[in-house]
Amino acid sequence: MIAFAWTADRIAAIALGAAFLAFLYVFFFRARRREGTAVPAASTGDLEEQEATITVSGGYDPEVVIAKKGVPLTLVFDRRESSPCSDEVVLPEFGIRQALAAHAKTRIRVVPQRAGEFPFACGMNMLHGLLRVED
Ligand SMILES: [Cu+2]
Repeated sequence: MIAFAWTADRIAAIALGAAFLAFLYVFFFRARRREGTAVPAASTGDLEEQEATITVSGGYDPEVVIAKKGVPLTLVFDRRESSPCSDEVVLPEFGIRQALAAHAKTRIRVVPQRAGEFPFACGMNMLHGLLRVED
């Protein structure tokens, strides 16, 4: 058996490989998270109601919705496809499983009672989004 030695070129090669993996992770997973902040609902113009539109097309855009705690929030799911994958959305924090009609907007109103990060997903748990509730 040949003894393994930590030569400078081997260390460099490993470091380069690790850096490349880190780059791939950031590029494909982190950088793809699009964020959007809920805005006051047009009907009131103040923060008695807040609203965020999420485009559903092969995923959720934005993937992260930022909203204020204690203010009723309407999530408008604008579904622009008929793929069976996205025909339901599940918000476990709010006990909601809601069908989304194809090529239509579905409004889901929730009242975020506590700050935190609350995932939502399609009915098969393949598409993922996140509701971030801030104080
Ligand atoms: Cu799915």
